[in-house]
Amino acid sequence: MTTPLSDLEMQLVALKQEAQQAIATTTTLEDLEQLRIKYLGKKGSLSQVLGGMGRLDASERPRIGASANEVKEIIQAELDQKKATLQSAQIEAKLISEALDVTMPGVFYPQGRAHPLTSTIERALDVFVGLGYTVAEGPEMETDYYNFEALNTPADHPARDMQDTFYLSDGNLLRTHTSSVQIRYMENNEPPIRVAAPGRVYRRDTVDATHSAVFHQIEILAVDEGLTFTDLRGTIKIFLEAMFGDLPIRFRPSFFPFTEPSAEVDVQWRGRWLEVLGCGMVDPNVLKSVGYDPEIYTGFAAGFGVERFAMVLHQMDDIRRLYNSDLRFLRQF
Ligand code: 2NL
Repeated sequence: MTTPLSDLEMQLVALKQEAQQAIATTTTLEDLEQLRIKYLGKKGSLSQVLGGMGRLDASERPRIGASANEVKEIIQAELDQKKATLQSAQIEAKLISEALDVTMPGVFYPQGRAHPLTSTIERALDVFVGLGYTVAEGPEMETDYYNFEALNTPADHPARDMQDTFYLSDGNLLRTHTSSVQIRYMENNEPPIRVAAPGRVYRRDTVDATHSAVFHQIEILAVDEGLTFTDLRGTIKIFLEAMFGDLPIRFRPSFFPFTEPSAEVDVQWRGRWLEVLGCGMVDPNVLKSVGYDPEIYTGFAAGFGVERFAMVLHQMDDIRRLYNSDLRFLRQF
């Protein structure tokens, strides 16, 4: 014969069923945790039922206590199982939502390339770096001193005219050549020096097929004891050979304020003599202005326009193509 269930036991059975039902229908881990607190927490339903044990007969306590424990273990077990189920469902959902379709077509990145001016500058600098030169850069806005005065260029020289140079309202100017970079380099370094100065330069020219107010130049400069015109000639020969191939070259006498003697150099390119650069032995006045003793040191220098080199090497007819950023043109290089 079974003893009829006491009031407390009925409550325990009801509690167990209610909890099982609630756990079975829960769909999130957060809700599940709320259920754990609700049924098994310190102030939860089970604790409240057990609170009534104090009123029981001492003889009934072990039995009711045991069945309360059983209910607790059953609820805990179901909570644990449901937790495991929900967690694996969560991982599953995450795996599905983060799945990568490796068969999808890739993103197309069009290939870039160096601008013909950039590649011409790099080719030229490579040659000089190979000969032991250091690449130096400097400001595009200059003082009259670094652009003209230190370069033995007298006040009445046409280059200093408002017609030929961009002067700024503060008295500075936009450099007309990168010689200014070399003056700064000499001020900060003792001979022997070998320096190549690439960069943007400015002249007040009217823009046409062969002229631009902003263009690029590379200048080179070597100062040492005992340098002669022969060293200059050999350097230029090696450089032009690297750029154009083994073609005839010729030196013509010329004039620059900062070199003496001075020369212009032509390359025989496709049957015609093309002027490609200017050069000369550094004028002793230029050496003096940077504190080098011209009785001890001599130097040579050369300068050329990058646009002109790029145009000759790639058979371009209009300098403006180099600045238009027209991809149909640039893609050809
Ligand atoms: C040209 C060719 C040239 C130089 C640049 C130079 C620089 C220093 C000292 C002496 Cl710091 N010379 N540069 C020399 C000869 C020619 O450029 O056609 N220029 C107008």
